[in-house]
Amino acid sequence: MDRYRLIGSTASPYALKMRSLLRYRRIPFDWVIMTPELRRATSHLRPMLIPVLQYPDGSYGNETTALARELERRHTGRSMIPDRPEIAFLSELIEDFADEWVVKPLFLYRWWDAEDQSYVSRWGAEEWSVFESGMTRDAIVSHFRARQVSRMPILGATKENYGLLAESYKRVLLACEPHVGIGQFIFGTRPSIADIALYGQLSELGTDPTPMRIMRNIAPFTDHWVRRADDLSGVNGAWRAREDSISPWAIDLLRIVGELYLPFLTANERAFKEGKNQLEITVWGKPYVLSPFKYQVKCLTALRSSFASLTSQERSAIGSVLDATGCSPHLIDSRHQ
Ligand SMILES: N[C@@H](CCC(=O)N[C@@H](CS)C(=O)NCC(=O)O)C(=O)O
Repeated sequence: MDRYRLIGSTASPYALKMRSLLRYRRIPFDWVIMTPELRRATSHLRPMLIPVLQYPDGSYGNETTALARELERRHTGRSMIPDRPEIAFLSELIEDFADEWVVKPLFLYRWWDAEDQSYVSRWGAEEWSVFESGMTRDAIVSHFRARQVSRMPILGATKENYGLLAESYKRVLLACEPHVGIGQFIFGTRPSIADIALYGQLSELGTDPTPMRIMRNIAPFTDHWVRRADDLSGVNGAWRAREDSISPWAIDLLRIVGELYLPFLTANERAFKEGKNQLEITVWGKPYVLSPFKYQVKCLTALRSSFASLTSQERSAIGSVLDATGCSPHLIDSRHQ
């Protein structure tokens, strides 16, 4: 086998992110849906997640952020990491926000209203392969629906948090809408890992009934941008030149990162370290309450270490943007302040 194999689901935002990456990078691959047999073949991976990438030597890997970095090491050309290290850092920040926060309103809308529940449970049940053969299709769908709905409180998809999650979705759409266009991306006329991480989440949000209606109402051009981002194999663009300032699109997204996402990560880290079983924040006048997650402590540590590895010149090139968007105070470990 000299091709990669991407094992995914069309209902998974991370699988779509990875598929768009492989297409843009022109890395030869085959796309297949996760079946019970493939679940068994990849059951040694922990945690078990969709998607899984099978390498040409037959081995498997998961976690799209790690897979994207590994593919950068293995293949040159058409990189999705901006060439200037400080811009690459901004791209990592927005990728992390898309992967770890934008999935929250996606999950909430998927399992909130009966209309979305029925749509996504049929779709997801068919492609998730979490149940063995022998069950009827209806039984599989209702089990999948019950499984996902039971996870809502753990993942913070609660009545208390609804307002902030819905507001954050709206703000992401409004941050994109004035800037999207054919061949327009966050850091230039070529896509970065941040663009496709955002695409993965927005593609699912633009398909499920309730968030699809919101997107088409308030951000119709973002809807088209998302559809095109599925296959960017023909895009031949460039990163913004050094003398151009950081794009207004990046700044509009970083404002959400600075006001919402980084304060959330910092509160999560504090709650986790203090052994609290709940973290609470209020953003834009709306509360958010949840159990802390260890994985998201790692996300903050990784972002801080990427920031720390920039030279002082690189850091000062993005200093005013990080200050103006409220990101700066969260990027330095308080133990070193
Ligand atoms: N950080 C991971 C997230 C992947 C992920 O959470 N995948 C979801 C599907 S979208 C999953 O497989 N969840 C476990 C399950 O539903 O059994 C990545 O980037 O690959």
